[in-house]
Amino acid sequence: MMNRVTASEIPTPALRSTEPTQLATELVERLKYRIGKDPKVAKPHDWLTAAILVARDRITDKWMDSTRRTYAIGAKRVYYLSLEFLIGRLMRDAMTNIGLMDEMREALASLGVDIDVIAELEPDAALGNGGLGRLAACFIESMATTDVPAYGYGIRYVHGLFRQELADGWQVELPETWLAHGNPWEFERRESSYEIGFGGAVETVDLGGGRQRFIWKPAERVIATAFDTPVVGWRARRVNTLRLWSAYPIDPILLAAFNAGDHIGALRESNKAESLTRVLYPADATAAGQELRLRQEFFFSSASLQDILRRHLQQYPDFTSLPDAVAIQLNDTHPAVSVAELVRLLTDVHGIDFDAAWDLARKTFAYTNHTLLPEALESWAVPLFERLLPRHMQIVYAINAKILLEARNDHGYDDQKIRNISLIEESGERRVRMGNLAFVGSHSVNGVSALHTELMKETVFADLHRLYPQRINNKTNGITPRRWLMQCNPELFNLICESIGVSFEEDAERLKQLDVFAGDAAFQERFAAIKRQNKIKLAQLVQARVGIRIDPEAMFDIQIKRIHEYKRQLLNIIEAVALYDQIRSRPELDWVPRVKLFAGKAAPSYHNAKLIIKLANDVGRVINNDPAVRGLLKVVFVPNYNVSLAEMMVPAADLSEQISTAGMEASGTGNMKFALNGALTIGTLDGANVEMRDHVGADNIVIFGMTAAEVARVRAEGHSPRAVIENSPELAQALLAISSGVFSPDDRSRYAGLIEGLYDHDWFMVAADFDAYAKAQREVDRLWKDKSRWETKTILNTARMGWFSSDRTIRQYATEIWGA
Ligand code: NBG
Repeated sequence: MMNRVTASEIPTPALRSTEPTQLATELVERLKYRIGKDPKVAKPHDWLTAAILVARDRITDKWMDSTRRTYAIGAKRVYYLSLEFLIGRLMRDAMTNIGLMDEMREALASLGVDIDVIAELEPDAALGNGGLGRLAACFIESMATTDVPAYGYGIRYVHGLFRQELADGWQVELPETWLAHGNPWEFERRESSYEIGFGGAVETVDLGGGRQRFIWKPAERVIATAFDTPVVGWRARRVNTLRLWSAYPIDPILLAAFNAGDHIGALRESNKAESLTRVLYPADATAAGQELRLRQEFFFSSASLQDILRRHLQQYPDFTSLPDAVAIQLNDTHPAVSVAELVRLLTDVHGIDFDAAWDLARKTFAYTNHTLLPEALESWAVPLFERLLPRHMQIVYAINAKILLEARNDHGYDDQKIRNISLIEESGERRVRMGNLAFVGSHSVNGVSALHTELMKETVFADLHRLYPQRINNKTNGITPRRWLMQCNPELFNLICESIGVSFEEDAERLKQLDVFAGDAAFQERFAAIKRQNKIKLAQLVQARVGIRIDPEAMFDIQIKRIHEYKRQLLNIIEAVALYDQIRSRPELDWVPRVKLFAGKAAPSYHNAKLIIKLANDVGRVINNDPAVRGLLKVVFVPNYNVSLAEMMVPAADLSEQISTAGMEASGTGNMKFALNGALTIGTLDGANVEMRDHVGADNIVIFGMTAAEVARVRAEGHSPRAVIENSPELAQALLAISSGVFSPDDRSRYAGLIEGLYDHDWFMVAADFDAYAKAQREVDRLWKDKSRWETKTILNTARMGWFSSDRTIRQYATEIWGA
């Protein structure tokens, strides 16, 4: 073991001055010597790069300080393995956290550059699909904030999530090119490179005495090289590392082939290697299911584990201390192959025997489950898995034998239960179940909201839970209040500081002090004025992006998230159609003006999701242009939803739509962002909505619809959606309008199939919940008309959402799972 010193003995680097004049000097220096540009001819992009480099240098000082401190005190390191990090832009985030924002604004202004203009040029790092990837991004920021020594490990995709455009209301996917202008945040680490193998065969060496050693001889090999991005926490308390792997060929060019005139063939290996980390799979809550995906999963798992073991041996003599020094969190099943890979590295490479290696693995790993949807539970056909990872296949069988024997002998598991917990799915084609592998290979398995965790115990993992009753635990998701309040809503942030001081920056639960202002008329007015300003900005964006004029005085009713049937954008659209009918047939009533805004991407192969996008656009075109509506209702689909767009839409919402079929949304995190920014939620008792109701109070959230238990019962007993629809004239009329082509005169049968599905099976309970939803919406209208009551409720939402800070979530992971 190395000599240990205490953290206070380590010198902190002298802080660089943050005087705007000093910053301006540095900006010009970076421009000249790092970018090679004269300030006179520098383009906005050059200024952006220079500004990032100036900030990065300051962060780097802190970064090295953090790394040295972790090393010196022998602190436990946390490794967060995630195939997705949906980061968005970084400049504002980093500069706010190191407290440089105002000074940098001034420095740039003195050089004639507007920081808001260059900030808009920074591309979103969209290395994720949705909630799962964005959660990983909030977590790495919160780990730095709460001073947990941590590394995020993932893949440096050249192309992140596709860019969405609309062509006549249909989604079109275009490649996203976030690296087009380079990435000034990252450091390439050629020295941190590892070989990753695929395929080939396993050799067995007999060591005598019944002992054997296995040597995997892969047929293909690629190099994984690290790219590091510093992750800075609030007030730069700690700077952690996000290490993303990029694939390179072992031989950049096959010269013999090239010299023989085969110019394309000479690059084949190189192209193959690089294609490994080229694109992010655009699957959200569905399994991607292709060989390249399994290759990506193994590639980043193996590189990360080799890196972790190397770092461990630098500091400790052997691996007996691994679980004390290292905690590895598996973000969903995407890195689950790590369980087998760690056992392989410890046994085959480092000579530890299998039982000891298995014990170390289990104590080191923890696994987070993010969905119960059967189509999202990853599994790989045995022949594919075996061909690509022959040694890992052996290890999976060895683990399975151990677990199943224990279940049968010590716990009396019968055949059915054995089938349920097996790592190999036996019905039909044999498949490796990654969820079960992650479960048995971890000492902790957590869900992401209280309800989701309970359902995990009752459904997918019921028999594994009975076998290991201590293993499943809950860690309700959270969001970072830096990005999702301070930066996206600076005016609200300032108002809060003025009213209750700044101590809530350290502990978001202190937002509770706002409670006393909820009924204060002057405070309400200021709170509402900020919302109005945010709505005006969003209205300008909508006008510029889709050419639709929306009135900031109307209620902004927003549903933004991936398009998925279980999230029920369709329910929202059908309700818009029903409302449209009512507004026209009862023009004398006092209708509340509403704008229903939608944004979100559909997986390119998800037919119904793409059809729902088209429907939102078709319905919008008709309603928005019908004079009989008198502007009382608008339906707008804003294209290319991403983190930056969310930062505009969240602070501008009056009403947040969180209306998934109960039991299907594991947690949700958009729900938290809206409520924190003072939107009222209309939602089902699903995911974290349940806990949000407990925190904000049942009076300050509008809950409707079936519970998870009711959905389960109705599905088991079978229900008759046709009868439900026939009993609901509003619903029947809206469905008829859609299915008969009122909104699709160019193709009258476009939606016939989609709507027919509701009559026949209604798996997502759209028909079943419609009346309750419509009624809840009219209740929202009533609340809206009483301005002061509405404001009280929105203020109480902001005041009571502090618990949903990801700092709280991370503290729970740190104490209850990682022991860090
Ligand atoms: C998603 C869930 C969300 C949840 C996020 C983050 C997957 C597989 N799961 O409800 O659908 O908020 O994970 O936990 O993307």
